[in-house]
Amino acid sequence: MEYFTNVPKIKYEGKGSDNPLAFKYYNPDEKIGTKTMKDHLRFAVAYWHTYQGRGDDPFGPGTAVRPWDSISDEMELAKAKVEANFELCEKLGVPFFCFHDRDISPEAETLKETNRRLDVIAGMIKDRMKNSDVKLLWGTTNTFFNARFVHGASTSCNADVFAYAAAQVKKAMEITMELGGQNYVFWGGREGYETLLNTNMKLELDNFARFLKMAVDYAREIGFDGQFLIEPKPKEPTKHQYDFDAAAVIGFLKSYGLDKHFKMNIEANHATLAGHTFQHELRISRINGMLGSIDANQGDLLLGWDTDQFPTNIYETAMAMYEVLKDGGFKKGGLNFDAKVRRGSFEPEDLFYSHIAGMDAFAKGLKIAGKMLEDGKIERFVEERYASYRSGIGKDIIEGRAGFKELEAYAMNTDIRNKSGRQEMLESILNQYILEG
Ligand code: XLS
Ligand code: CA
Ligand code: CA
Repeated sequence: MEYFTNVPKIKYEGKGSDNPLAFKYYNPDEKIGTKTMKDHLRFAVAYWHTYQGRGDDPFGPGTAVRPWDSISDEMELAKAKVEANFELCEKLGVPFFCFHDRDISPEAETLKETNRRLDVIAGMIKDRMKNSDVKLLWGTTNTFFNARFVHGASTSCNADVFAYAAAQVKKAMEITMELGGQNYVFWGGREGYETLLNTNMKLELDNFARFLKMAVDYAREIGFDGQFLIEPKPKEPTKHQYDFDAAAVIGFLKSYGLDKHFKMNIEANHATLAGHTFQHELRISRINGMLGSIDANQGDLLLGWDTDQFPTNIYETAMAMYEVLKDGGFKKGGLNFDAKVRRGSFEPEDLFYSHIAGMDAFAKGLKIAGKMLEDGKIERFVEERYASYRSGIGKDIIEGRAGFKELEAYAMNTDIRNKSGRQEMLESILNQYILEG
């Protein structure tokens, strides 16, 4: 059955096209360096926003009109969404999708029945994959929606909830593996706190680490070789989320000896909520060898909450792709559109316009970043800025030949001269790449 009957297969028509259902910049087979755009960008559709999102907000119910709205049976609805997912991904030419366990299949009265339902839907997805190029980028669990997770999952004060969350991750990991998922994501959900008056922070953090260790052990036991990813976020739903930002997560993983098992899944909107730029979070991850994957979206700086908008800001996509290219490109990760159409964009076609906008913005960002690196102007400037560390006292500092005494002796006889950082000059070079690239 076809769900999006008004939408044809989306093609690349190039800059001159005024067809809103066509790509202007995303040309999947075009080569940037040695790889095609498709292989560089590794786009994914997020199941939760695309098929579960209804556009509700605290002031009113959902407004979305969807082709599956007349289906009332929960399992039939879940099956329809599997079909719709493959149709949407295939029409857009998006090679991957991502899901939470509860997005693909509805929860039942008992965990046993919930798992049975998951098996039915996962089986259907697996069958459908046989006649499709669409693959699973990552799976995850939803351990935040149900009331049992009121105090968190692995950081709950209630050990029974810890156990339940473990059972849920175990099953979701098995399904992710069964479907060939290339990564498995841990996003904190309600792992955080509202007030320290009722919180044993040390025990919660120790338990969180214990939980991750159990996940690593179980993955090894079943032979799951996907990449484990942690997705930082500073707040929402709790006031203070433990996985605050990339630096906090990396520090946490290192202090519990877990860092070699995990990489980061960086979301643009979470970066700005933490008071950082998207590029900052990617850079921290990259220089620690832990840049895994990206949740591609953008927030609204005037609002300050997790608006999960489709990414359309070319400066942001360019600088994000600059970090990805500097990292040697994605390995198992990709660009997952963790983004939802606005409440006013309620028609099924909006699901296509929004993905096209995001894909074009990242394709253009990739081209700009590719050009920046090919020219090397910015890189050479940075290289030159730190030239003082390549000879003389700088080299001695780097190579461990100078301590405080030697530096004091040197400083006594030095006349310091600084050079301009040339920020505005560099910003105008970047604009040239954006406007002319
Ligand atoms: C919520 C997160 C979530 C994760 C997956 O803010 O972005 O959707 O990406 O659990
Ligand atoms: Ca996300
Ligand atoms: Ca988000």
